[in-house]
Amino acid sequence: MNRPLLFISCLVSAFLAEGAVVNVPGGKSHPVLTAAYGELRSLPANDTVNVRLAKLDNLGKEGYELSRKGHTYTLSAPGAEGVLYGAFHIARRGVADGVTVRESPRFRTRILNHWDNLDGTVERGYAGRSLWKWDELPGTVSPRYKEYARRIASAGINATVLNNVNASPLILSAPYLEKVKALADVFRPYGIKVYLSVNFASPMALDSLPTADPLDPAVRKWWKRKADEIYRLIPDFGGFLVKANSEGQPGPMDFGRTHADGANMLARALKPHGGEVMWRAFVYSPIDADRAKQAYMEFQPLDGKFEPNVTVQIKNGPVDFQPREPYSPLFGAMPSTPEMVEFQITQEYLGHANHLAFLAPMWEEFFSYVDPSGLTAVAGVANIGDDPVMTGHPLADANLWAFGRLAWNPALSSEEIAREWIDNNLVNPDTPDSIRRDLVEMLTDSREAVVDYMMPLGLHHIFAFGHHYGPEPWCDVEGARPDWLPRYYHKADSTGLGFDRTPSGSNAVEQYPEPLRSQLADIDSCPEELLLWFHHAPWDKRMKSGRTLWEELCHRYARGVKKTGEFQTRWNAARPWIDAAVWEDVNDRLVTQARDAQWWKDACLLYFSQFSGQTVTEEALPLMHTLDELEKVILGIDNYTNPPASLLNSKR
Ligand code: BDP
Repeated sequence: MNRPLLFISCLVSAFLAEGAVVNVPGGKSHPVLTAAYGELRSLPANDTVNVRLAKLDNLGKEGYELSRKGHTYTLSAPGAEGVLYGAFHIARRGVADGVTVRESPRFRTRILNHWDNLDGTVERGYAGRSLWKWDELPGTVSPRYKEYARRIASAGINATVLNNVNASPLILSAPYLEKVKALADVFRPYGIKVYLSVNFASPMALDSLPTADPLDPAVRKWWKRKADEIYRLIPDFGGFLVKANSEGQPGPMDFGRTHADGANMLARALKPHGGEVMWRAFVYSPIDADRAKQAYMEFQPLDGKFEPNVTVQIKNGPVDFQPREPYSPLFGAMPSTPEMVEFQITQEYLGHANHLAFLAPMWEEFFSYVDPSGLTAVAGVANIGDDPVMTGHPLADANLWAFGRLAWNPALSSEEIAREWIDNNLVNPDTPDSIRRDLVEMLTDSREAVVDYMMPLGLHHIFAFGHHYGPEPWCDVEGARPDWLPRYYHKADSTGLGFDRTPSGSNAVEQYPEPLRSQLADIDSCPEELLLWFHHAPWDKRMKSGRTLWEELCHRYARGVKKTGEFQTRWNAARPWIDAAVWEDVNDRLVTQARDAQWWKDACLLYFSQFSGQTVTEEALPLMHTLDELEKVILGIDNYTNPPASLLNSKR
């Protein structure tokens, strides 16, 4: 299929033949400057760009000042990276005539986390196989690596973790490090640092050490040597990302040590080289405590015990990347420890690459609770694969863009980001404003629509087992951990629905600071979109709309389904202004999304009606399925990205 290259690449290719006049200062040669000048030269021929390298007050090495008079730009920056980001700013036509903008990123590190395995698969990836062709590297360096680097750099991203947090120890073996070096060499001119996920038991797996105990001198020495080996190959290597003692991964607790002991050992090995450790707080064990409380319980007491070059990486919510979660209470609870947030760009829980779910509103919501100044970095689990569009769903490219833009400036609004992406990547220049507005609204409404038809009012994790695509609130798997089953989360019974996390229940609310704690704990002041996260609410509870809880639930599911119909209408109206292949591709996915929304609505309302004792309201009709039929749907791990319609007939 002939799809346009997204982000700035489409602008660049359109004008490659001619090229702008670029006046650059003499003397300096730097790979990032070379790349930046290349970007500038590929601007239209009637543009002139005057570049100045100069120290500017309050602008770090990635910052820049940019002004425009007609077709003449003046771009000043203290460092090469600033020139590169300024070049991308010009390419996206982001500065008005006569205006001077000063930009610098809010977060030092803006990092993608690839969950790519060495066998070419991608955990929770829906855009083909891994972009990294490990078998071919380092001999063959695919041109797509450079395409990737330009693309993410144009969104402001400056770091990347190449491999899955469920890490194979092999990534640290000498042959793989050569492959990693080849990628780092391609990314360097775009200001992108490479990091690796490491398996905590690597010394045992790779070199048969009898232990991986972080206090064991031989283990410490092993990591020190490994760090030295890496930095010999990749002098600007970023550091390690670690998932330890979580979902079966090894970690310091296997040896009676703490997360801090483990992280500090790695931090000391990296420190002489300027590297850092990102240590994940995504932990939960099958203990009695509410899963939503566990990361806080395990990590908060370790505050102040980490080396300065350790950052604790915390998922935005306390459970796991659900369509809506409250923010994780660990944010702000470790004042003496650097903290960073981990968002998930890949749509593990929001319809994979089949559903439109523009995630900027979700991340904007997070920043409305969590002060960015308390964070040192932002990570996003990548939605990238070797698919021709790289992100599977062509509109999911907007999520990659939004991640980079918000990591640069968390004060940007979802609307601004959506508009920027649509104008630069989706529609042709003659597109009427009304169409552009409709498309912006379609994007900015889409996440809430997904919440509505999947898990409104604070419901969470009622997915089918394992693949996290379709609904299965009834799911029961013999022998499965209770906290992997939907009933653990929705707790539907004849009295009501939702998880009581107030003092009369698990008391997870106590982990939040006042006055938020009291607001959340009170069923009447808790924001309705989080009601069933924090409360087991009675079916007849009166909601702000005047509806009962049951009626409101029906209303929200119906609203979500209705929205997916509206998306199709808007997409139809925009057809003349969009590349035909992109239009067709998205159209097919919107059809699937609408069908899935109906599936979710029918499944959840029919299932919960057994507990509410009430029938589905008029507004949420028609029902296209019966519960009996839906309970027989099995989505296999191999076909979970396929439309489930074909599966509706399959029997258990
Ligand atoms: C969950 C995913 C699982 C990841 C895990 C993690 O289902 O595949 O390995 O998170 O973040 O969301 O470590």
